[in-house]
Amino acid sequence: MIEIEQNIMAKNDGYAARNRQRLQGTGTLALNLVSSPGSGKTSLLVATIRALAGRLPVAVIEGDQQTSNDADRIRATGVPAIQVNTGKGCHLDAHMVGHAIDHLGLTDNGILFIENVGNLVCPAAFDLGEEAKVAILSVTEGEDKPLKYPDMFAASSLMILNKTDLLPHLDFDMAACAANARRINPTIDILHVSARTGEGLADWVEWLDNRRKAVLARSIAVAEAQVARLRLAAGE
Ligand SMILES: Nc1nc2c(ncn2[C@@H]2O[C@H](COP(=O)(O)OP(=O)(O)OP(=O)(O)O)[C@@H](O)[C@H]2O)c(=O)[nH]1
Ligand SMILES: [Mg+2]
Repeated sequence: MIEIEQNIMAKNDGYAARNRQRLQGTGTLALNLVSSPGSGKTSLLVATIRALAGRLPVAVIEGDQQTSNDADRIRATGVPAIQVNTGKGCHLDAHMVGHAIDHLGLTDNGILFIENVGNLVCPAAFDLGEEAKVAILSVTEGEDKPLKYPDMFAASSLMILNKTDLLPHLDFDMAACAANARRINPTIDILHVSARTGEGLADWVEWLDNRRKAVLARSIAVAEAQVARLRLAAGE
């Protein structure tokens, strides 16, 4: 069992490294959205695409066991999307994402959102070549989830608390949820949004802009290092 698992993870990591290289080559910010089913990943993506209003190229890879519902919802906004059905699989893997990128194509300096299969367990273990995992937790799920599913919150750079419009009807404790997440991952960023009302979306768009700038700065640094190496080789 251990040997098979090591083989699967090693293969996945190889594909993930290839994806990461391709994404870096086009200056693409790739984010892997992970959450339990129904936390609002697709709703947040639709609201985000509207908030970005064509300001930069966006593409979406949708992962679900069955149906093309989510890709259809994204395509209705005018943004290219491809649906990957994992069948009995409970997560996307880097090989699937590589094929999806082949079909989608990548536009320079844009954002690729990868909506993973809804569950808080399996997607934590699989690197897809993304820049960061973003965990979406809706306020109806309970503030204890970061403690119960620690791998997911440890692997994520950002936790988005979604459906804040429902807070008046709930006893969800935002501060306790943030403390639980930071017990697992002291450096995790936390944002509060409502995909329904648009509350907090500006902070999320700012977070995206900052991560995109970091990706571009890294691409420039890599290109400059290549030029420096070529100059050195040419004896300049
Ligand atoms: N009140 C409220 N409802 C929301 C919000 N975001 C999403 N929903 C609702 O939550 C339900 C699930 O939303 P989806 O966007 O399909 O969730 P998802 O995470 O993509 O679901 P899966 O892809 O099936 O895992 C839908 O009925 C949405 O209308 C929100 O901010 N507030
Ligand atoms: Mg969805």
